Amino acid sequence: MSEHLGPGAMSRRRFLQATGLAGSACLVGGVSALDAQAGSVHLPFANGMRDLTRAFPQKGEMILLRTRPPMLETPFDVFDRGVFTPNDRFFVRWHLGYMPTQVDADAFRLAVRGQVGKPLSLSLRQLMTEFEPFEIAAVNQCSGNSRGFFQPRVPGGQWANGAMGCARWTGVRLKDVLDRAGVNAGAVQVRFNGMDSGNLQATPDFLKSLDIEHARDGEVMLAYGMNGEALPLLNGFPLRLVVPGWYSTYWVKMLNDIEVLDKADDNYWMAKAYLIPDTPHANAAPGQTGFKSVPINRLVPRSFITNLRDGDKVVAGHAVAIRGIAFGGDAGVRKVLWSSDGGARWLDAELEADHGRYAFRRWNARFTPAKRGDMELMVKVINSDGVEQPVEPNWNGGGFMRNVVERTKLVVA
Ligand SMILES: Nc1nc2c(c(=O)[nH]1)N[C@H]1C(S)=C(S)[C@@H](COP(=O)(O)O)O[C@H]1N2
Ligand SMILES: [Mo]
Repeated sequence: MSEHLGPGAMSRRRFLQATGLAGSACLVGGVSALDAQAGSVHLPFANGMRDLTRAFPQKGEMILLRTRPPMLETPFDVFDRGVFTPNDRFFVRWHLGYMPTQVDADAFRLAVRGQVGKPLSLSLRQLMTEFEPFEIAAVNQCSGNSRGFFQPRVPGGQWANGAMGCARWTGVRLKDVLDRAGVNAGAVQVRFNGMDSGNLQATPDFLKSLDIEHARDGEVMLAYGMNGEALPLLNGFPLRLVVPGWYSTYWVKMLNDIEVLDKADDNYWMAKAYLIPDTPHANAAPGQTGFKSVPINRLVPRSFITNLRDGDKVVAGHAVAIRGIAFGGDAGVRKVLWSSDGGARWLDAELEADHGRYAFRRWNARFTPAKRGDMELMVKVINSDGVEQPVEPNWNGGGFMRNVVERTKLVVA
């Protein structure tokens, strides 16, 4: 088998060393987020004051939404530096009160059980050496990314736009692991469980499921590597599910249990939480009832300007470079368009390298503001299925799937 996993990936030998199969990753001494405060930031909505923190292990400066269980947002300027979000700035979101603060990579086992011919218990080393390596670049985005911008406001984590990131994920195809176990005829879904749990017995364990055909599509994968390194503990060390093109609620972290089911999963996190209105754009009117709800699923396209912020000053008659990132959701990026006249005229941005249909794509454009005063830049992406961002924001009670065309307000001097 080849030593190299592909461009940008580290060699398998180096990877085995780096993960320190003899070792472990740990949250040394727990988390005291208030110890190492690095200032604060005002997210652009009411009640948007947040502390910046450097107190979390394997993490650089992050926006603190909640200490326990941790919710950390990526400061938006990180997205201007490139399409791959560094592991130490990648957002973090956990639901349940208990998660291991240390995982012994040697002792770790992944169970594969349920409707299979031969239940498995796989070590990390087996996953790394007995299956064909697989790598994919993909955006991991929380269903509630940008929830803080919802009008009217909705309960839930009040994220700005930084509950997303793009990484190269390295590991094995879920299909290959399921094939080794031998899925029984009559299998309907596959359920994933991680090592975290509720503090109270009554708290439903965090379990997510995918339809069997989806689980076996050859893209859904078990990742032990992220941008050529082991996963940070807070991003799911030593193993997580990666579901390219789908919201990250399905990307179960610290994954140690896979169960093949012969019926649709009706556990709390599939049947009651993370439901969206089954309407165009998951749109509902505030207070509306009576629509059908379905589990959240595919990502929708989004694009952002990353080098200019609201309130930045530019000079009339002088060219300004604009750049940003876009992603197509569950499809590639066909076009990024920008407008400086409120959307009357849209111009093509230049696209940079394509890292695959599920990755961030960088784009560039130039414009010369004509006259002094306030102005707005808009950007939108059209994905390879022809789906584009809406000019009006969608709304639903869960605060899910925001993907309105973004606007950046500039002052022309
Ligand atoms: N085990 C486990 N996996 C989980 C979760 C969790 O609470 N426990 N949260 C999910 C949700 S809702 C999100 S947004 C992503 C966040 O992934 P990240 O922390 O690596 O950015 O993890 C997903 N996987
Ligand atoms: Mo999420």
